[in-house]
Amino acid sequence: MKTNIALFICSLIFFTGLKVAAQDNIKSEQLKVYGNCEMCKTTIESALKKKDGILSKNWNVDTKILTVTFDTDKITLQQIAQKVANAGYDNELATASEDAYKGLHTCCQYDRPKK
Ligand SMILES: [Cu+2]
Repeated sequence: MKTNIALFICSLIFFTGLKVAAQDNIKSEQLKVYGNCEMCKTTIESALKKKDGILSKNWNVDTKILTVTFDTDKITLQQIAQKVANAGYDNELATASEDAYKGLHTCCQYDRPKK
């Protein structure tokens, strides 16, 4: 009986440890992304997909800050920034191409940061 309890406690510690270890690759970061409106929000957020390792994303229209939680085994913050730039949005880590920017709806063509 005593062994059973010891075994139970051991496995409890083991599984708790596993759970913590499994979360080591989950990271939350913030990135400044230039943009204007709710439509920009949709475009920016839909550029980041679950299949690429994005667990959650939220771009704040007022602060222009993108908060993203991702799996570091699947994607890096730099790659995330590049995806956002590919969608037409300049940000702290990557710059959108002229074509990507011009492809945005006219109301979404934000004032680009000076280079
Ligand atoms: Cu917009």
